[in-house]
Amino acid sequence: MSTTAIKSIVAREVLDSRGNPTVACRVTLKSGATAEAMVPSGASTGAHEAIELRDGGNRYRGKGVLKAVKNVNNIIAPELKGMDATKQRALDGLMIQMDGTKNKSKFGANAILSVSLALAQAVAVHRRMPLWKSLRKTYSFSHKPSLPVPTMNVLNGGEHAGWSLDVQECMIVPQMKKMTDRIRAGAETFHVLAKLLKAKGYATTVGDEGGFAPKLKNVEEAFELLVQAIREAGYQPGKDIALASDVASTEMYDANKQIYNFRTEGKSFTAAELLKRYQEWQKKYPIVSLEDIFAEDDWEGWKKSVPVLGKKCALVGDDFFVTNVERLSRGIKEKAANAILIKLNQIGSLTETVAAIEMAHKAGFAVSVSHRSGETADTTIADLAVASGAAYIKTGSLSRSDRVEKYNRLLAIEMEMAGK
Ligand code: 2PG
Ligand code: MG
Repeated sequence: MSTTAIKSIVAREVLDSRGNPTVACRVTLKSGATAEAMVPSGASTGAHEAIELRDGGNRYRGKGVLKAVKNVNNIIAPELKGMDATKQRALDGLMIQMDGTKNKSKFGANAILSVSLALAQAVAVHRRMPLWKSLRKTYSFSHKPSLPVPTMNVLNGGEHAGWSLDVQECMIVPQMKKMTDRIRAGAETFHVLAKLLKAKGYATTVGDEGGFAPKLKNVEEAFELLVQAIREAGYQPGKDIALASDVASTEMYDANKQIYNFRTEGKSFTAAELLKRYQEWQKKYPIVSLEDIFAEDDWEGWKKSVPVLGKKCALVGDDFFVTNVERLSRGIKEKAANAILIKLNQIGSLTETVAAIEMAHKAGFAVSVSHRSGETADTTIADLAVASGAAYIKTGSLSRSDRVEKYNRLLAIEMEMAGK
């Protein structure tokens, strides 16, 4: 047996940042190398995502994941034991084949992903390499490794903050060259924003992703506040720090009436009216990225938006593409966006996630590797973003360790890349 043979795979139930159960999995190799991965969980999930298996019943109010844990320990582990952990593609393929469903509903995407990520991490430990370097040995990426530009969600709304604001995320996007400078600029702006909110009598309590969640009048007020915070922090809006938003419009869409309800503002929009509003935002504010601007199946809305909004702005498909190469390839063919959000648990294995990143890169689509609103201390996404040369990472605000852990990992990678 080679030293990279799988000695054991053990899954267990742990909690995510919202206090809901999720799957942790430890992989140990014959060499003694061992690592544990934890999977995240979304709130504003897309209908086309892979299935997150939950137990139902009373335990944890139905949200337990003991079935997914059992699927790992009783079915996947015995099958994979003894196999070579460095064969990540083959092992992910085998789990997908054993599950046999299109959306991983038999084992659960949470079960399969926990094993997939723990395998990659244990192999990196065995290789004595940082994960991003080890991933580049496992997969062939078309882009060079690079530090992604962070899109920092400092104002939370929608499903993540009790609808304090209609759009789910208003982000700041520091443009500096160095990661240390990007993170410093983000944190400084975050603290100035707190001061501004307090001065205006707004709450500075935070939402699921560590951003403030004040009850603002409308989205424009959110952008105004961000521009002011950037200025008062000593930066130039647009040049030093740009803006971005995840509208998460699927959550607002009324498919029967074909309208988008901005319930906090008490306004509704047709797709054409919404497109006009986005144009106005682009005119007034330095916005470099807009996500899920139309609902997950509103292909017409998306297609019309690209020539109008897409020239200088990333139009990012999240619920729209769900990290799925079938949906992405249609999006590329029909020119329905120009960027993709990458979430490991939307598709449920590392290998399929890398395939989506590579398809996007080859088509000239921008890639943003993303956390979920329910997170853990796992920092795999930081390494994946660097390894794949993704343009952006989306990992929340500058508070709460479930978010900040990823920024801290990026700071460490910056040193690793410099050979320190
Ligand atoms: C999103 C994500 C992450 P959730 O919509 O982009 O910010 O939210 O994990 O709830 O889907
Ligand atoms: Mg989104």
